[in-house]
Amino acid sequence: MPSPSMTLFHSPSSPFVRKVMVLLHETGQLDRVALEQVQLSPTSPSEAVNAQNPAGKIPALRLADGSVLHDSRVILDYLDQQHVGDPLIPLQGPARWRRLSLASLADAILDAAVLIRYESFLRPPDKRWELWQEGQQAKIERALQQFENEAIAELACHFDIAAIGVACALGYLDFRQPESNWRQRYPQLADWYAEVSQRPSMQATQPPA
Ligand code: GSF
Repeated sequence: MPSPSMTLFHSPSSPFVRKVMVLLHETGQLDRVALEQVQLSPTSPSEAVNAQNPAGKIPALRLADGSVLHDSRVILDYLDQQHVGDPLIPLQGPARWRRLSLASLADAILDAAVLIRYESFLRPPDKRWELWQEGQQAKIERALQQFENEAIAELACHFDIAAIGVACALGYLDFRQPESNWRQRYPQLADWYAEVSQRPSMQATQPPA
């Protein structure tokens, strides 16, 4: 087997990294990427990551020629062009913009949930701002509502860029907001997630217990 030609800056708890890993599984490219484990947060950055991505965030993907791709959307787009199977991001037409917009809404859930995590875990209790946190949670709920009411059939029809994003977002809510009970409020999403979370790509990339 050839040695991996790319390096992914990785943490098993990062939902953005998980999207990349799921795509690698789904497209049969796992053996092309070596994982470099990093631990980081806005208050304890990783020098190794900063040197590759000035934003100090993962995922970042170093290619064989030494160039570095970020963020997760760019990496997914790149990796989807490196395999011979059906693309997970439609190449053109209305489907492309629709699926990318659904994926972007899933990322918005992740952005808000990660900010809530930082607020509740990193920020000293006397500096926390409840209204701000509620505003972030409201973004999550509006997005979930839209997936439940308007996009469930679209998610169910193809495990592509949009579905990967939503599945990783729901997985992250289970991981960081286990008390949130989202399944009760969004039962169709819950049924869909129960099914897709059985996929080998989702099973192999679960966040740490
Ligand atoms: C977000 C990546 C991100 O927030 C993307 O890749 O799509 N828009 C970017 N990564 C977090 C880790 S995580 O919770 O997935 C990160 O690297 N945080 C470090 C920091 O300094 O914000």
